[in-house]
Parts: sequence; structure tokens; C-alpha cells
Amino acid sequence: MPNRLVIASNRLPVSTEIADGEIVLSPASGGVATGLRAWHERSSGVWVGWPGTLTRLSKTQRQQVDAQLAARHIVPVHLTRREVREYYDEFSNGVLWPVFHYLIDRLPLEAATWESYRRVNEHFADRIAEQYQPGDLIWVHDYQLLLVPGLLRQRLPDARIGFFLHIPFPAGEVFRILPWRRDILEGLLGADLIGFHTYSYVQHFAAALSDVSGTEPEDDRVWVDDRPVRLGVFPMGIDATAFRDLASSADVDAQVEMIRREARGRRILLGVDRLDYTKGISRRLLALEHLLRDDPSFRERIRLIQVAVPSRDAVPSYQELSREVDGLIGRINGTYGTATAVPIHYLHQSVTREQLVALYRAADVMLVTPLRDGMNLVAKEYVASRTDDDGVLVLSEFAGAAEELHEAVLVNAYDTRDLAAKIRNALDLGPDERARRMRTMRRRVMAHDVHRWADEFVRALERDTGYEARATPEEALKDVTARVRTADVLDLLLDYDGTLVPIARTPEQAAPDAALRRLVTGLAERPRTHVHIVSGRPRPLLEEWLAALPVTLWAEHGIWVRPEGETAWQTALDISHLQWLDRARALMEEFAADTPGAFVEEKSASIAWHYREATRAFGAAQARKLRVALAKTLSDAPIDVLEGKKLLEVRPRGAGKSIIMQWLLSHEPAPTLIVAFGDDRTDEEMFAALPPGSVSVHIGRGATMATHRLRDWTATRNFLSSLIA
Ligand code: ADQ
Repeated sequence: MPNRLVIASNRLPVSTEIADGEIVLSPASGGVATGLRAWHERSSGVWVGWPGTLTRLSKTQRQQVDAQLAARHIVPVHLTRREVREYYDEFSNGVLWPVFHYLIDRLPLEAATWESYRRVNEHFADRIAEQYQPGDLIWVHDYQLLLVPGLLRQRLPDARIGFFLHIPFPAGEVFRILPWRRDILEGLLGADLIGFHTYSYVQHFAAALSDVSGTEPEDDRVWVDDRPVRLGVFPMGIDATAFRDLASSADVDAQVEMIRREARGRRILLGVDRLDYTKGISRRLLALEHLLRDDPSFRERIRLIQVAVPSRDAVPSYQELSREVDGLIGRINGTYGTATAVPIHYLHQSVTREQLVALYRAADVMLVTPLRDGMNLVAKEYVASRTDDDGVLVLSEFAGAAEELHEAVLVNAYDTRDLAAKIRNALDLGPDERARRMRTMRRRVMAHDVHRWADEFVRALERDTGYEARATPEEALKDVTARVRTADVLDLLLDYDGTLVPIARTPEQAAPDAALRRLVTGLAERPRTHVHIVSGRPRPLLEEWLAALPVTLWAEHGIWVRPEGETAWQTALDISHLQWLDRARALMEEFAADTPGAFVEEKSASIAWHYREATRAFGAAQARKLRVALAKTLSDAPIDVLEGKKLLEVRPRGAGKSIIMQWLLSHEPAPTLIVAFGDDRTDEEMFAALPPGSVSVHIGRGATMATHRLRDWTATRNFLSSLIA
């Protein structure tokens, strides 16, 4: 039995019409609707969305609509006219759409409708939360609902939430323009899985996170506190078999025949788009104009059929575009038409699926030339319909589909000259070459269809979030408490920063508070218990903070030890050969001077190069170079070069928190139980060296070899307090 799937999208998979006073719901034919319908039905879940403006309907009619929707497991989010204008027209389509498609000059000077956008996203989150049952998977769609995952996370902390973006995620530099950039990222990070059409969009999203919120994604995930948010590539497909089958139907055959006859020997170019300024229709027309002007023979040889579905008529820039396209077509037809034919046949309307497939099959060259497009399904529909292995696809480099359809004739859709040249190339391709390219693309489109897309996303969402750590969760520490109670000699190894106190920006902020001092003293006063504070900090600081407490102090990751009851520090490692330090320092300082934000930190027997304040990519690149330079310069020295969080460290070979174990086992009384706590890479070295039967506790998220895990430093303190009681 699959999990129930709760789908949320701005529009619903049905459209509402009134025929003879009766309400009729008919299935919508869009790609998303087709892809998800199967899951919607199979999982007996619900679909939450806006049913369109129903204010023209009477109250009884609206109740009828709601009842019919309910029968189809659809939950409507009704919006007022004003909400539709502000949330949908002005904000989603007037602000987000152009920015996500890199058309930032289309941004209105002032967009005051963010509040409305947020409120409607809240309506959606409320409706979804009402429907939610434990175990459900929630799948939220697209740019109209960017805040919904975060709003849902507040309402349903444990829900499994997925989000898919159907449009491009723009480069970080472009995304940053949005005044609400932080809110948007936070909204998205409410999800467990965020899906994009292409890998480039994932990279852009990762860069935006790093630039805007300083969150650093690792490979395919980013951590929000201790919750991983996975980022995935799910290129959307089409209902490929439906297109293939329709393409070979007799009805379509007849229509193809008609379209070709009507073209009277001219080669047919085809454009099929929503009338949207991202689709590159105007430049496509200009390219055609170049062809007709530069080579008059084309006037008798080609015809463009341009189908444009009216779209978003309420948004002013769409009205402008409509006028622009009308004007261009008028000019070109007026100039290059003859008494019997015009070069452009323009249909400003929606056509049926059958007519669409007939056009695809009749077209010698399909022009898919958006300036930006998340994926572009028209390109795939054309390929799936060409069961005759003929036809050429001219495809914009800036469509997500270009990352999959390499055999298309790829074009820079901004460059009208390039476009004209590529149309010529396309017309010149021989039949064998056309067949070879089309066959390869068709195999891909048939295999990666919309059903596979939906299945893969839902499966990924279902899968465990990949908490790759082997540590058992917090509750399991109860067994440890019992073992601690009965231990003859207990040694507690406590890392300091991140384990007992939160990670702080400055050393002053990391100083121990009174409660911590009491806690550590209490632990040390337990019978047969030895407490070790094991830190990477230098000796003077630890002394200042903790010297008065009855504990053993370890500084610089175990290089120095100050045993309980003594005042002098001893070295736990031979550090009399530190001649390499000067060379390491010189190199690190040179790199720091060349890398704004980077700095060198020196301790008594080690030296580190920090780059957390440097520009992200530059800092990382410089660190890679420095690593190579260090390895070369210090090849003869007894050292290790370690990589930490935004730092490179050089230290004596063999140094590290693992040293502590040799010391413990060679000093009386030897422990019968060791329990070690830590939060970072240096603590993993300590865990690795623990004798069998010891307990290791990792604090926080992320991969670890520890046997147990605690949520954060407060949980560590609570647990330690329970050992005293
Ligand atoms: P759209 O911008 O709508 O989708 P696209 O992917 O091309 O762009 O889908 C358009 C759909 O409308 C196609 O299925 C097409 O057949 C249909 N269509 C277009 N013109 C038509 C006409 N005149 N008559 C009938 N049908 C017509 C958004 C993103 C895309 C992304 C999809 C899916 O902008 O980049 O591919 O979502 O994620």
C-alpha cells in the first residue's frame, strides 16, 4: 500500500465550466496533471489547489463545484479577486516569473504584493495541514507556492514534504535581486526534498543559499539545524506514449495531409508556445525576417506556422507582448507576402491535442527558442510525435530540455543572426542525418516520460532522508546511563566548543557560564569518575576558563595535558622538532595576503589557515592551491595537513585527540568505561581510538562513527546532569 500523496499546486488538474447552466468539470491536459493523476488516484490522496475564479457563480453553483471536487478528492483553495490579482498576477507572474527567467528589466518599480503572496501561501498551508494524516507524503509544486514548505514545517514538524520547481532557478547574482530572497529560501528549506529540472538549477540554488544565508550545501543536501534537505535533479517528461499513439492515428494522418497540401510545397517551420515573453517569439520572428530579406528565394520556399495560446492576459507585459507579436507578424507578412500566400500563418489560440500532433508531424523544422525555460515540454512532444523519424528540432540552449536533447540543433535564442543561420542548417540537414538525430532523441523522450518523473520524485521522497550516520538516536542513551551507574572507573571525555557551549564567533562568547561550571564540578565529584575537557583551544584560554575545576585539561587537540590537581602542562607528544613551522607560516601568510578574508592562526605546535570569511569559490580554490604548496614545501617534515570546516591545518604527525587514549590507558587507575562526547572531525579521531566497549556520543547532525547522538549542546548538558542525579 503506497503512502497517501497530498499534492498542492496553484492550478488543479480539472477545469470548471458552465454548460447550459450546469457545472461541468473536465480534466486538464497539462503535463503536471497527466503525470500526477496516476499517483493521485493510486494513493487515494488529495489534491489541493485553486479552482479558478468562481465569483461569477451563484452560491448554490459554487457548492455544486465544491461537491464535485470533493468527489474527486480535490480540495479547493478559494481566492478573492484581489488575492488573485496580487498573489497570482502581480507577484507570481509579475515579479517571480521574470526574475527567475533572467528578465529583470521587467520587474515593476514597486511590488507591494508580497504580503498577499505570503497570505495565500498560508491559505494553502492551512488547507494542506487540515488534510494531512501521519504517514502522508506532501508534494508542493512551483513558484507560486515557494513559502508553503516552510509554512507547513511550522504546522507539521514531522511531515515528509517535497517541492518541485518547474521553472529555472536563476544564477545566484540574479536571485539576490529579490528583496524577499531570505524568506523565499527559508520557505523552500522547509522541504525534505527539493527537485529541479537540471543540475545547473541545483547549483544555482546552492550558490544562492551560500550567498544569501551563508548556508553551505554539501553535495546533494543542505542541513537546516539537524534536518537534512536533499536537492535532486528530476527532468520532467511528457506522456510520451499518448503522443506516439496519437501521431499514428488515421485522424491525425488526414490532418497532416491537409496542412502539407495547404503549404503547397513550402517547407513548414513550426512554433508552439504560450504567448509569453520568455518563449522568444519576437526574436524568432526577426530571425525569419532576416532569412526572407537576405535570401529572396526563401519567400517561395518556407512558411512558419506560429501557434500561441493566450496567456496571463491580465498582466500588462503580456498585453504588450501580444501587440509586439501582432506588429512583427503584420510587418513581415506585409513585406514578404504575395497575392497568394503569406510567410507566417498565425494562430493566436489554443488548439486540440490532435491538431497539435498533426502540426508536429507536418513540421519540417520545429522552432523551440525560449530565452529561458525550466524544461520546455513542446520540444519533447515534437520528438515523441515524430514516429516517422523525420523532422528537425531547433532548440534554445537556454531551455532545460537542451541538457537532455543534445541531437537538436542548438541555438543562442538571443542572437537573431545565429537563429537565422541555424534555421538554414536545419533546412539543409539530409534525411539520414535527420533520422539519426530524431531516433536518438525519441528513445530518450520515450524512456524518461512524465510517469517515470513522478515515480522517481515520489520514491525519492519516500526514501529515508539518508541520515547516513550510524549513531543511534537520543533515547538509546538510557542504556548508557545504566552502564555509567555501575562502572568501577568512569572517564568522561568532553569536547568543549559545540559540545558543552554553542559555537561562538569570538573566544569571549565561548567562556563557560556558572551553570556549566557547576555541572562539570558535579560530574567530577561523582565517585570513581574522572572528567577530561578535551579542546582544540590553546592552553592560556583553557586555564583562564577552567583551571579552578577538578578536571584534567587537554589543549590543542591533545598535544598538551594538565592533569587534575596539577598546575603545570605536559606535552603528550614530542614537539621538539618544529622547524617546519616557519616555512608553513610564510606560505600561509602569503596566501592570506592574496585572499581577502583569510587569516592565519598559530598555536604552540600547529598552524591553521582559515578562510570562512573569504568569497566562497575563491576561498576554496585558494585552499586547494595552498594544500598543494604545503605538501611540496613540507614534504620532508613530520607533519599532517588536515582539512577542517573552512580551514587547513598543519600539525605534528600523530597529533590529535587520539593521543589521549594512550595516556589514559597508561595512567592509574585505568578506566573501565570511557564515554566520549564531541561534535566535529577532530572528535571523530578520538572516537576512532576508543577501546572496545566505550561509548561515543556525537553532538548534532551529520555523518559520524559515534555509537550515539545528541541533538545539541543543551541536550549534552541535560544528559550529563542526569548522570549526577
Ligand atoms: P510552460 O511555460 O507552460 O510550462 P511548456 O513546458 O512548453 O511550457 O508546456 C506548455 C504546454 O502547453 C505543452 O504541453 C504544450 O503542448 C501546450 N501548448 C502550448 N501551446 C499550445 C496551444 N496553442 N494549444 C494547445 N496546447 C498548447 C512550465 C515551465 C516549463 C516546464 C513546464 C513543466 O515554464 O519550462 O517545462 O512548466 O515543468
